[in-house]
Amino acid sequence: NLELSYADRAKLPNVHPLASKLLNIMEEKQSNLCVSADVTSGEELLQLADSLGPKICVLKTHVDILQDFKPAFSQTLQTLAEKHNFLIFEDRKFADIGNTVKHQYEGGIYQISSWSHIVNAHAVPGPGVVKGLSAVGKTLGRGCLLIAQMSSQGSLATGDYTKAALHMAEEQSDFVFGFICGSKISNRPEFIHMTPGVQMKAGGDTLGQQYSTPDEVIHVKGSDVIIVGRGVLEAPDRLKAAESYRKSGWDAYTKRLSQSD
Ligand code: UP6
Repeated sequence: NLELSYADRAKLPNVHPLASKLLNIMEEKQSNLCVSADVTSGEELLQLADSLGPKICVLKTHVDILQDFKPAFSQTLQTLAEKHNFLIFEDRKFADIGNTVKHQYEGGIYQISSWSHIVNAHAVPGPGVVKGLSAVGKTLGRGCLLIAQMSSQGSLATGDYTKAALHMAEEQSDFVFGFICGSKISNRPEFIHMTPGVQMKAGGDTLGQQYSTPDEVIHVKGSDVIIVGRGVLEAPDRLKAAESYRKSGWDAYTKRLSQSD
């Protein structure tokens, strides 16, 4: 079956505006790399965003691991996102009833909805979690990824659970534009698949993380975006490492395109 390019998918009539924006960024920067900036200092995170910005389509954050969060942090991060043309993805993994996630998304110290283009949610509470998030984020032009699979060993998000998450996304595609998953799970080209657990060498860590290579994820499993944390963060030269993940991810994508007919 014919494989559409990221640019073609950006133009589909039913594509979510944020997905369209992301696909255009990917095409323009030749990058399907999302760096997971899992550092504990706000200063270091901003420095990472500025130096790696040109290499990435998305910067993923865990704002609740920062030791020194201040509202000014999210303002600077937004400025850097505009400067380097990437989207911000706060990996909050919302997993409560709609009314609670509404508050968690909009309020508290972090006010995530005010600065993060993308958030994600577990499917376990049922469709209400998306309804709650959507009530806050939709008018702001935000979008959500549903966690349909996880990279960790022994994950319960498999089989029928994954299918239920897919169905939930289809039912609320005005706010959900894709998935966190290990491989392509939807044939709708409007949906974006983003995959964590990526390093240059397959393997894992001591706490259950499992790694696949960029080629395996993009070319073999058919996902769209690689999410890389320690593969970049623990490299001796982070910028060099980001460039090599960008290139591996992009090469895997062009190989996939050239092999479809
Ligand atoms: N993440 C996973 N697996 C999932 C979902 N999310 O690893 O199924 C997130 C982690 C971390 C990043 O919370 O921020 O992706 C992976 O980091 P790493 O590349 O350093 O392992």
